[in-house]
Amino acid sequence: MCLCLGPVKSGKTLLMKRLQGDAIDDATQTISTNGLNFFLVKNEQGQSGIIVREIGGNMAPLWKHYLEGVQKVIYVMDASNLCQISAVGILLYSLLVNPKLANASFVLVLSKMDLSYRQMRNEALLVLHFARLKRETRQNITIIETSSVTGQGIEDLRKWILQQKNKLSMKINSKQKI
Ligand SMILES: Nc1nc2c(ncn2[C@@H]2O[C@H](COP(=O)(O)OP(=O)(O)O)[C@@H](O)[C@H]2O)c(=O)[nH]1
Ligand SMILES: [Mg+2]
Repeated sequence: MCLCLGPVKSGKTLLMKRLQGDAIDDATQTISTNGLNFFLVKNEQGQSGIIVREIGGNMAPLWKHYLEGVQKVIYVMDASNLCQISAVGILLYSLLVNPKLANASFVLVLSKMDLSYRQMRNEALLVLHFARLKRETRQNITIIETSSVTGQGIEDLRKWILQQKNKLSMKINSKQKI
């Protein structure tokens, strides 16, 4: 199970639409997600896919009820909006310390890079104490910079979503069954 979380208007829905292959143009509007959205993210050949569940930012107090069996978390923050950074940090920390996500992989998506600039992105990571966070949390956290407008980072994120975690342990498990 893969979850897509992040504060309100951080760009989750547009990112998911882009990954799902929906045509995005100037007329594409997203409406604020109050509940749950499901998206099917397929590989480049379109043969297999993974369902990603987006949970709206205004449901953050309820996120904790959706963490059972989650292996991957896509955490989206708007790199062009530093006003949201404290909300970003609090919500991210609350996920990282949740025992249900102790073995999950995280990707921190810096979204709207078309509106952001280098210094702002670095500033955001500093404010989040990201270097320390990466050292001190047991989960693996990858950073991917994206723009749903230019397409930047979308294929990297697709790869991350579809890549199989713990290939080795899956092999060992299948041998054990035999
Ligand atoms: N310029 C730009 N705008 C974006 C991008 N991603 C989302 N937006 C806009 O940001 C607003 C919120 O996006 P949405 O996907 O609904 O955010 P959500 O609440 O996290 O699902 C919308 O007006 C989007 O058109 C992006 O990569 N670049
Ligand atoms: Mg949304």
